Amino acid sequence: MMDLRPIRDVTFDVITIFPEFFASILDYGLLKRASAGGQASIRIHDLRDFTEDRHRTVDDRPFGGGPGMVLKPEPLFRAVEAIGKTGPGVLERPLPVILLSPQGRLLNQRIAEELAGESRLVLICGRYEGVDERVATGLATDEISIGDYVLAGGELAAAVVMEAVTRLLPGVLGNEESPRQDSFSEPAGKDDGLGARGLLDCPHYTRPPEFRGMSVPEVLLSGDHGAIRRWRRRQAIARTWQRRRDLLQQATLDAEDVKFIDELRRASATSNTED
Ligand code: 9WO
Repeated sequence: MMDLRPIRDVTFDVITIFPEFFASILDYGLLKRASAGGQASIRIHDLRDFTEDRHRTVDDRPFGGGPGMVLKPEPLFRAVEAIGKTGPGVLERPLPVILLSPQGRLLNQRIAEELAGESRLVLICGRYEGVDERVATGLATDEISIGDYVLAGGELAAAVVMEAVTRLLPGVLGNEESPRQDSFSEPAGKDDGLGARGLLDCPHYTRPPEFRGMSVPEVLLSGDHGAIRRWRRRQAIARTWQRRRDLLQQATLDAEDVKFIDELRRASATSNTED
């Protein structure tokens, strides 16, 4: 059959004071494969190339006092303006500009899918004690956090965003369909990164069938594909119920799933003396 897959690719422009940091990320794994395959284009820009003084100054002392240094606005504005004049889709406006910061909206699979719909993404990596707030208010169109912890800078967060977005692009995971499209042939737990339909993944095993007294569940060795599918589904639901009950509100559940959750609830109520 002819290739009917839509052409979808994303160009990332990363602005950083540590361009060499990204060498290993682009040299291995999914991002390397997607670059070679043309689904992702990753361009790393040294913030110092957008300074105008002979010391290539990117930081300055904070107004109001306090420890450490703050990234100056001018080089970041100049960098985004220069990047906006180059690359694919130059005439498409506005260019999405993401500042990675703990103050941003918390990254999840839904946001990764939203970003995977863009053809270009500029990622700004902060450093030092912070970034001049005018970058957040007057330059960035979006602010994203990868979790509620403090890092030394935005570079690792930018790499996380690029990997989460790139694996969603058609053709990157080997499957020609976009992985967010539900597919009958897809095993549970492989279609949206949170397990099938917003659940945590089921457990996985490989050989040997017994290792240091720990056995692989019998059903997985049975060859009964219907029983295996039901077991995996129930494991995914049970683990989500035990570890991340918040995810179950959003999950797509059928009548059998709901019945199983009810059983989990009953079982925990009877083994719980408080209930
Ligand atoms: C430091 C700090 C200390 C006490 C309370 C809150 C605080 N926030 C910060 C902070 O944001 N420091 C930044 C560290 C300064 C700029 C570079 N840093 C950073 C962290 N850049 N990006 C992140 C990050 C963390 C999680 N998700 C995305 C980006």
